[in-house]
Amino acid sequence: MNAKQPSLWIEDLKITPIAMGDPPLLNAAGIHAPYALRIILEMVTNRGIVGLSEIPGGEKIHRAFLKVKELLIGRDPFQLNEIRQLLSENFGNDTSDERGANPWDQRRLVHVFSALEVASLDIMGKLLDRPVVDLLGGAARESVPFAAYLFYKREGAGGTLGYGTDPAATGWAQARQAAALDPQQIVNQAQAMCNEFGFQSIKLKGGALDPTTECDSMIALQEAFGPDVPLRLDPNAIWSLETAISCGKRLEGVLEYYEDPVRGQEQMAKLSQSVSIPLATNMCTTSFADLPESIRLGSEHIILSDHHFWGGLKASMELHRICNTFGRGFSMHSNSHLGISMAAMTHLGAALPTLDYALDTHYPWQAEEVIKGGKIPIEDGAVRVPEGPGLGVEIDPDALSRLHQNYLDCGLTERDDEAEMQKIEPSWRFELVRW
Ligand code: GKR
Ligand code: MG
Repeated sequence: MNAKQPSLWIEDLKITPIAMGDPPLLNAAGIHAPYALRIILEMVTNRGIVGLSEIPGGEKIHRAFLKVKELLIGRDPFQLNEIRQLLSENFGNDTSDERGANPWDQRRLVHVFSALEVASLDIMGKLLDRPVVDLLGGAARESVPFAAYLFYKREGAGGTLGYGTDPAATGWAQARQAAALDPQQIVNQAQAMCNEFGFQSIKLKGGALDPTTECDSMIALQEAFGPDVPLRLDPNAIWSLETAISCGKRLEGVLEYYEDPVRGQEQMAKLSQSVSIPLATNMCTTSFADLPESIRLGSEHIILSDHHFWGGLKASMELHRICNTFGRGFSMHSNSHLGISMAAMTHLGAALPTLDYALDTHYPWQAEEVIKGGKIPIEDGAVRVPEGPGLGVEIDPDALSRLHQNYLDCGLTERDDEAEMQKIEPSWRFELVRW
């Protein structure tokens, strides 16, 4: 602990769990619930400056946050090393077991630290009248490219949103509520999303239907969009090595990269011996501790960082540098999220010295927002770095209380796509390897 009394300190941490409407998107673990959970942090300082951040929600992370809250009051938000040390003392070092087998991450330390780091950077930016991107070394680009993120889905949308069943909806609003369960419907979804947002790269979430249909969808996308639009497929590690090899052979010349078709670094390394498509991951190499084995085995060509899971924006900059050093590509993973996360991802994306792949985002799937001014625009497939100091976004207090009320009312406390799927198909079970 810094012996000197800081002139700036954390006076309060307002930690608000929220739930936002989410459509019935399919993945290897089941189906999205009608609401996705997030946590919004407002870090209030003695000087009245408030820093914001947003992380994936759920009771486990919420409780972890509350556990350390009192220990953080009075600390200097500039002393992030000290804050990280304090979290390690409380949570130990996150292990890969804690990450879990799901497509998303469950680790407490990285989530909580990421929330604190981003809010602290927001405060520093506001104090210095500088955008967060400048605190990461300055902007290498003014706007950041994102990819269309397609999902197989059931009909309808999530939560109590008005966009779920509007028969008069057209364009993206219509596609967002339509079913997408075969290759043609995936092409329709892609066209609606790309027309609305101008995306120039396309990712399909796989692992939901049988692999032949998923490969057919990728081929249909290439036929519809032509060979110059980069395409990716992500089965979330639910395919056997054999399936991944035969699908990979079909998809050579179709995919820009093949994301987590198989589980674990060893399987990924074996796959890369048999298939000539770059492999990407947000599942087998997910922390700095995984890097030595990743390099030894050659488990992937591209690491999909996520500042919520890698411990913040600066850690993601460090990861980018390591990727560069070892000849790995770097891009970004996402989960269902709102505008504070979008702003943080965009500042990071703008600061990266090189950016070879459009970043993932679920943002078009969410109709609600927690920031003033509504959704951050995506134009020509890219997001401009928000203007103004810090993250450049402000909380809309009414929206925050509405989304918090959703959380209290919806009864969901953890993301559980398997349980959600069992409401539709009671015998459905998550499997580590399904096909
Ligand atoms: O939103 O269903 C989803 C995704 O499957 C998400 O949970 C994953 O974490 O987008 C992610 C991925 O790239 O694996
Ligand atoms: Mg993935």
